[in-house]
Amino acid sequence: MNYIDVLRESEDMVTPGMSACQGCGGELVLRTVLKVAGKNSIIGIPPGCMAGAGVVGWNYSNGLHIPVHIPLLDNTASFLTGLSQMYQRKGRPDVNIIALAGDGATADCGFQSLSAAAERNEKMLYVCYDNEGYMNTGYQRSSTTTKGSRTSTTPIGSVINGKQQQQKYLPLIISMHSVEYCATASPSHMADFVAKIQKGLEASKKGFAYLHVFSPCPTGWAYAPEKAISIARRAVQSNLFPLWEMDNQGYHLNFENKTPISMEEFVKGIGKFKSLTEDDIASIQNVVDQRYRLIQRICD
Ligand SMILES: Cc1ncc(C[n+]2csc(CCOP(=O)(O)OP(=O)(O)O)c2C)c(N)n1
Ligand code: SF4
Ligand SMILES: [Mg+2]
Repeated sequence: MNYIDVLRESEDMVTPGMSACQGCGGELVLRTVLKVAGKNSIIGIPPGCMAGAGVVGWNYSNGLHIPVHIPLLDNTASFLTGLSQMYQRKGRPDVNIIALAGDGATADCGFQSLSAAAERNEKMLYVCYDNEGYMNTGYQRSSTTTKGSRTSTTPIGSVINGKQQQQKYLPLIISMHSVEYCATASPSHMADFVAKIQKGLEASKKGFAYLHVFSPCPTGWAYAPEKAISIARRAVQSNLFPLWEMDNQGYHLNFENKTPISMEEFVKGIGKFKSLTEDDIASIQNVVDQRYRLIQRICD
């Protein structure tokens, strides 16, 4: 079945009334993952915009059509390890055990439990929606925030000009845990994204599967909501966010960029980058180019 049929024919697992902002990349990631996963799934969503937007529930009612738990910001992967082990022992390996966690809960606070679960090759699909910051608590910088971004903890002023450090590139780090499956995805490339969710779910029956998904945030990044998908597309086209996957056959590049757009082009119209100097842009470009060359070399 092609990806349009998959999405058209599958049930939306998110109840109406969710209060994410208009054009939220994270919400699209959540809905897409759960449409593909279907009802036979249990999900853990740590504190963050997706939990806060009503997905975990209001008062005593559930915000999804499947069981949803809210672990702590720092223990999603260990929490799901317990669930996964229990379902294996109960003879129910068919149940999809899924995490949907922000970059803060994944790359920073929850990194220790994530790394440990990946190393043990626990059976689950861990999806990180990366909006490059702690958005639910007011847009603080995280380790995946791109250098030069204006955030509430890295303001633009006379002392600093946005975030001073380069971005931590988490997906490659996770792939180095010899997991069952690891991939990057973007909501701008839906066919690729849906195929990777399917592969990730299949791999999660054998071990740890990880998806790192680019999730633009109009409110925190300061751009018009309708531009979310074009920004996600430009992130791929500029090599800021290359699409690749790792399975038991090795690493594969899914989108070869013959003529990448420049970082100068990418940052246009995104408010959080509005004060970048030429030097800042050159410094980001340098890291993006180096990273892409590395990925090209390790992919077949
Ligand atoms: C240990 C701990 N520190 C701080 C918080 C407060 N907190 C709740 S959500 C959140 C932001 C999480 O950021 P991220 O995981 O990137 O998700 P996003 O909000 O961007 O969707 C923070 C800091 C918390 N819940 N637990
Ligand atoms: S602040 Fe950003 S990530 Fe959070 S709900 Fe709004 S658009 Fe989504
Ligand atoms: Mg975040």
